[in-house]
Amino acid sequence: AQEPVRVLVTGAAGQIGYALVPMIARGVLLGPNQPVILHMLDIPPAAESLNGVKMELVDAAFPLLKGVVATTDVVEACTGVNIAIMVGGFPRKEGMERKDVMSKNVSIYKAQASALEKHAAANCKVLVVANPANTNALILKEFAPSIPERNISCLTRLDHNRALGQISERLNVQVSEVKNVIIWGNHSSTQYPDVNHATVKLSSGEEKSVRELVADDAWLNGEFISTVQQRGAAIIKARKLSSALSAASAACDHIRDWVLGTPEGTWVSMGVYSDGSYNVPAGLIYSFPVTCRDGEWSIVQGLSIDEFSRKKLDLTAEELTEEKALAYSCLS
Ligand code: NAX
Repeated sequence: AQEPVRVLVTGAAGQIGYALVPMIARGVLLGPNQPVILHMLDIPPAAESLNGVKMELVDAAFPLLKGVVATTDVVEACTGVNIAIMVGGFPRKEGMERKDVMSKNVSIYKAQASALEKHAAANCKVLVVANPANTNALILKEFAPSIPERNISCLTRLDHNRALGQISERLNVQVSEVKNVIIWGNHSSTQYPDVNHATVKLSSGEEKSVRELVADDAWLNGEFISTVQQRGAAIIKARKLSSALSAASAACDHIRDWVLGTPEGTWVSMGVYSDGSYNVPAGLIYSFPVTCRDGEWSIVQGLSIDEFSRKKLDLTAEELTEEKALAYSCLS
């Protein structure tokens, strides 16, 4: 039998956590044959609720679930984990300054970085979901210098999947037949959902470009982009709560593709440490198109970037550069 993989979920008593932990325990994250041990971390005010989630995991009798650690102790939570999904963070509250929210998250991610660095398993892969996701991941990277930067990422797969969903609805095709959209940049409203390289597989088996099939550049360059950018807000308006099941599902997609690989000819979007590809400033966590193989991602190279796209790639990079400066100003 395979050795269980230890998966940490921080903020596990929250909304996304509640949707995510059963997916992990059912094998959605790593496949139906991979046993898992769940490590769930939350803060003391949520301890009782976290214990309730643990009780439900026991009650669900998941065959793949070989153990549950539910704790408010960061060291205990991080010890021996192979995968860390960081969902816990300080939310922006009404009337709070951006800097105050940043400052709270910087101190959380600084502390959790050290705990992961000291106590996680070697080669632990980290996914940051909590906002500001890119910058939290950057802080985590800075304060866990012994974790290779290729092992630290943030979630933009939800935005990627939202873009696939919008194209699928517009063209009335199955979402599984749409591929190779790209989310560039920040997981924020400056992100750039790019369909210039996206295709749809028709029932004839032929692959056609999304731009050609939609045949409406005004929609693709306007409403499509803003719908994807604003989708989180639209969900909050409808549900009075932010996206949870779709975020949990996207987190599973992100880790699964990273560990098990992307299908041939298909890329996905991941927030990763920029090496300067596509003239994106190095040293930011920026969402790029990536393919994954043998547990490693690589940025898809050589895609053409038109003038419209260039501006959008730069705009979201500027926002990330500002966020980085703000985060650093919170350190001093
Ligand atoms: P909730 O407020 O329901 O849950 C957050 C949980 O984190 C709470 O249980 C809280 O007690 C816990 N927490 C706070 N500080 C902690 C710490 N220092 N250590 C461990 N746990 C801590 O929020 P939820 O709706 O689950 O969203 C979680 C995060 O995901 C938020 O930051 C949210 O903005 C972010 N999102 C990111 C998305 C993405 O695509 N990257 C999409 C969905 C979501 O909005």
